[in-house]
Formats: sequence, C-alpha cells, structure tokens
Amino acid sequence: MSSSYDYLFKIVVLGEGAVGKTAIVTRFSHGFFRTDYKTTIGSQFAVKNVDIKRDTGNVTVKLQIWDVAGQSRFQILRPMYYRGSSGGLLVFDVTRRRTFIVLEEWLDELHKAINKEIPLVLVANKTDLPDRVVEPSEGHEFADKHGMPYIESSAKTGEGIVDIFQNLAEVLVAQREKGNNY
Ligand code: G3D
Ligand code: MG
Repeated sequence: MSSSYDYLFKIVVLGEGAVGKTAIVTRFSHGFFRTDYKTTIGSQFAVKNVDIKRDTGNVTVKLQIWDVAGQSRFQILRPMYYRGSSGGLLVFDVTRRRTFIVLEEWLDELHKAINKEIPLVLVANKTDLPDRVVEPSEGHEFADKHGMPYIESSAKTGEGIVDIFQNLAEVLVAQREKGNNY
C-alpha cells in the first residue's frame, strides 16, 4: 500500500453490538486490519486509502477507521474514541429492529462527545439475510431527517461496502476543499 496521501480523516463506526461493524471494516480493508493495543478496552482501527476524483484531478484519501465496541459496558470509554473524528458510519442490522430504534441514542452520544456535526452515512447492513424487518423506506426517512446518505450493505456479499467509504471520503474532501475545518 502506498503511504502517500492528500488527506487523512478519522472515521468512527457506530452502532449496537453485532450489527456488523467489524465485518464491514474488515471487508473494506481487505485484511489490513490492525488490532490496536486498546482492543482490551474495546476499540481497534484499520487504515485504508481511497482515491477520489476531483475537478482538479485524483486525490488520495487515507481513512483511519475506528471500530468502536458497541456493547453497553464500553459506553463510558467510547467518547474518547470519538474525539477528533471527521466523519462516521451509523450502522444498524436490517433483521433486528432494535438496532434501528437506538440510532438516535448513538447520534446523541456522538454529539455529546464532540460538540459538533460531522458527516455521517447511515448503513443498513445484512441485506443478504432473508428475515429483514426494517424496510428501505424507513432507513431513507431517518437518513433524510438527519441529512445523511443512506446505503444498504452486506459485509457477507460485499454489496455497498466500498460505496460507504467512497461516499464519506468524497463528502469530507469536498468540505475540506471548501475550507471547513472537519
Ligand atoms: P459488531 O462488530 O457490530 O459487533 P460483527 O458485529 O462484525 O462482529 O458481526 C456480528 C455477526 O454478524 C457476525 O456473526 C458476523 O459474521 C455477522 N455479520 C456481519 N455482517 C453481516 C452481513 O452483512 N450479513 C450476514 N449474513 N452476517 C453478517 P457471528 O456468527 O460470527 O457472530
Ligand atoms: Mg465489533
């Protein structure tokens, strides 16, 4: 992997336990999944470059993706992982409604920790499973309400996985180029 890049962003991955956060990050980063020493207290990060097309030519974006433990026992520790994030993924499991209902709580937790709005992508994961209960229209409605894009994914088949990170990287680069300090 090339070590040169034009932009570096920290991304946090939020959502209940077992929605597929680790599976998404692992799938995207093709095995370049680095376990941090902080794993014991519930976090690890992966690093991956994505190329974005701009009017001015291609730019390389390095994403440092923090996979934060979703279990409630780690709640007290999570805010410190949120600090300094430029963007995030809000992930739920389309087969478990509870993971969708609690998304507002994840947003609150993030905003309390960082005191500002950052670009997020709503990720509806596990679309490969037959027992889906949360419909696309519901996901779209939540995403529209919060001004974020909505992407359906399956870490199992790979559907949507690259889109998630490509989309977020494009938004982050566009903001940075406009002079916003994200
Ligand atoms: P988390 O990091 O959010 O806690 P994990 O979730 O990535 O550990 O995933 C939890 C379980 O869901 C795992 O199953 C994982 O394989 C499965 N999973 C994740 N994403 C998908 C998906 O898109 N489709 C399907 N079918 N399964 C998925 P196990 O059995 O290993 O616990
Ligand atoms: Mg995990």
